[in-house]
Amino acid sequence: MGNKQTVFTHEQLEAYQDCTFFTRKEIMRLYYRYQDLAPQLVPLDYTSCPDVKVPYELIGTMPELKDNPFRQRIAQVFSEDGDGHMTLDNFLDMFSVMSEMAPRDLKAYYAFKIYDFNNDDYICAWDLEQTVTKLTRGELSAEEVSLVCEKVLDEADGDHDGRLSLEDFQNMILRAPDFLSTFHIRI
Ligand SMILES: [Ca+2]
Ligand SMILES: [Ca+2]
Repeated sequence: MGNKQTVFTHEQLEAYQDCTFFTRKEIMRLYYRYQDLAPQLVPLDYTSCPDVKVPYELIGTMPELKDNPFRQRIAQVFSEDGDGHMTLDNFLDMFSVMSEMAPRDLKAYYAFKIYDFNNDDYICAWDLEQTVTKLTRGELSAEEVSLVCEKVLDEADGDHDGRLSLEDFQNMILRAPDFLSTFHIRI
């Protein structure tokens, strides 16, 4: 009887398995890590679906995220209200999409949202500059960043409107998989 978990109902665990790429065991492990981030906040019983969010300030300290230059954007994109504070569902979604099991198209969809800093559904020259600066961790000069951005836009902007749509971006990923390199984590 020792291994019977009482955190979730059977149905809740089934639903988490359906919505993520995780096994029951991995879901439990991630739940305990979430709980560990804020033990006073996160209850040990989720059967009544508590309305709890762990603040970004704690999420961002996790070893999987703390060195990722996009950590704040990642948390914002996966959080319900776009503020980076995460419910358990948000948290599991984030890890699921960033896991090795997630297909490239799904990662590309979220990477697009993460790189779309001003949330207007396009990656414009400005978004791209922020992205390249972060991807190269500040090692390029402003001129070099502009050059890279120009080249990317030149090659990937299929309909020549000066910005990347999701479709442009998905085509680009096929040739430049490095743009997904910060969205792989091991759990
Ligand atoms: Ca944008
Ligand atoms: Ca375009």
